[in-house]
Amino acid sequence: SNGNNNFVTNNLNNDGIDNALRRRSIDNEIKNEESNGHHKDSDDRFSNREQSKVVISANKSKRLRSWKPAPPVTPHKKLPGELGEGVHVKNDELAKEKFKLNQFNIIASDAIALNRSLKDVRYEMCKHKRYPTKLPSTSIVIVFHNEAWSTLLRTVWSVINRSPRELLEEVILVDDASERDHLGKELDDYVATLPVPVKVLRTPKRSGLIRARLLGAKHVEGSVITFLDAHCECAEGWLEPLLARIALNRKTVVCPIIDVISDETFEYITASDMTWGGFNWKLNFRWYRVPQREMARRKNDRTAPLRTPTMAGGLFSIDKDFFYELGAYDEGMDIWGGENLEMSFRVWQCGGILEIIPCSHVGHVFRDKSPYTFPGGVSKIVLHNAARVAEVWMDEWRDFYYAMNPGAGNVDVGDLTERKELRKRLQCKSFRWYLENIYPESQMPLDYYYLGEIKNAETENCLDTLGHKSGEKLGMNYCHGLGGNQVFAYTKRAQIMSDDNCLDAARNDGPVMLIRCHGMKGNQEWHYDTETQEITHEATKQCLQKPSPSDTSIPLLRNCDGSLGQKWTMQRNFRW
Ligand code: LR7
Ligand code: MN
Repeated sequence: SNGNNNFVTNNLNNDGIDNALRRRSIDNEIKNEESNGHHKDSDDRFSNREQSKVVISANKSKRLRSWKPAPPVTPHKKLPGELGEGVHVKNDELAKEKFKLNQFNIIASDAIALNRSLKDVRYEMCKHKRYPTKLPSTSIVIVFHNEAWSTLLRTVWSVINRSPRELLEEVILVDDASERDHLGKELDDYVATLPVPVKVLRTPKRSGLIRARLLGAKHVEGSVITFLDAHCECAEGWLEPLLARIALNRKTVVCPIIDVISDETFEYITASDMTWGGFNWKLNFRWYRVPQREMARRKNDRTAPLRTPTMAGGLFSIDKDFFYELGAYDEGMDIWGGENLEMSFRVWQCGGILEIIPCSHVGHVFRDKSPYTFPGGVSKIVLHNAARVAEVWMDEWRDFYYAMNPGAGNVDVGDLTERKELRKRLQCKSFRWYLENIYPESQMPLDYYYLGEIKNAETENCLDTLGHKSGEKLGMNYCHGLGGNQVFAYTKRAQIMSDDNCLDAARNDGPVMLIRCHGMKGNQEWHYDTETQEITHEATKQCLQKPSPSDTSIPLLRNCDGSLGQKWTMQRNFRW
């Protein structure tokens, strides 16, 4: 495909490091659920503590002025894991069994001090930046369901030890109906001994991370809310650069660089500062390479704030009043997922700015799977949340979501009136504006002629990615009419796209591949003629043809001969 341009560098090789390491795997969980034919609903293995009302226990007596100074964080030379090093424990049957409880290696985590030291991973330039002496104070809101003790408390200790005291108003822990004994009285007693004010709130019943965060936000006394997942470690100097941006412009929502804490060894691994947040047609959050255009806007300064189209969702700071002005979170979203894109679109479309601040680093334990239950089923919940994002914020581009997610059309989205009114009241801009101005590199084409299946006139089979990835061949299969792998967009840029891949052919009679779309025509330029019904490849002037009888799953590129096997119909026959 086409070399050396912004689109290429933006889209090639990105899955490699960052999406592999900083991964999300909800798709696999949905697939497993489907192949098991059911969802695991309540297989919670933990004894039940009493869950009745919102309980607040706060060591309110310890106000700012009476705080003890932070203990110096010098490496405990004798302890494992200091300076962010990994801990290698025997991977025996017990370790494997215990891994499943949290989907990370709890034995390694438990071996590491709660206040372990980390390397200072910042660029030299960051260490010398000066911030205003008067910055707004922040409350740290951490929600959790069945979180392990050592990861939760290490998160809290990293906040205590690496945040300037005058900037830290309090820590708010929201226990989302956990069923583990250590998260009850033991936690209350422990936080009472901490040298900062800590509130522990408890939801009366499982409410999911979105509504749990809303509960936490209600109790915030600082002027900025900072959300963190319950298995993070804040690195040196993480807080000042975030708050400084908000002080400069209260409509700025800021994220740190999210580094990787290994789920196996708890090694602290610095993530790339060259990736930003995007999303695919399924509305999964994905990391992609920062395009040249944004590097140029930042004058190639890698320590300058990076404007990102979306955020991962778990770690960010926002002015408290702006949080509410902007509509907080969508209360109609359950358990997990969707709220990150929802807030990202809302911030941009309704007059805010979303940034990653490269001088701020926070580590996060990335997991392959969720350790906890999704009452009602993973796919039902995730599709419900995503549909709410699509319906409220994405205008006609919601079609990509419905086309790509077979089954999404059957999911109840719930009542959307309030969220749609919010969008009107705030006079938010359109999704077209967002795509044109904030995210022109998006996988969602701005202008397209067609979205649906592409059927061969002779065999009546359909083009099908067969789930193949970038660099693999295009496939073909009987038409199932369900969308997903048989959905293609034919765009104004003459691409035929499936999610972030484009049909691509490098030579005469060559195979038709799926390659990351580069938007530069070249080997990815196709023309559909509605009269002749031919799909011609511009670079070779050849036609897309049905597969040979010997391998009926591989469509071919051949000289155009007007035969029926080279005629295709573009039909939009899905229900969305
Ligand atoms: O029912 C629940 N109640 C909860 O309180 C389910 C979860 N939670 C808690 C949970 O204990 C954790 O502390 O919510 C927090 C986030 O849940 P995770 O850690 O299972 O989520 P994640 O890290 O896989 O997912 C990312 O996407 C989520 C979408 O809803 C949230 O936005 C998470 O905060 C977010 N995490 C990050 O952004 C960290 C970087 C991940 C990436 C990419
Ligand atoms: Mn997490």
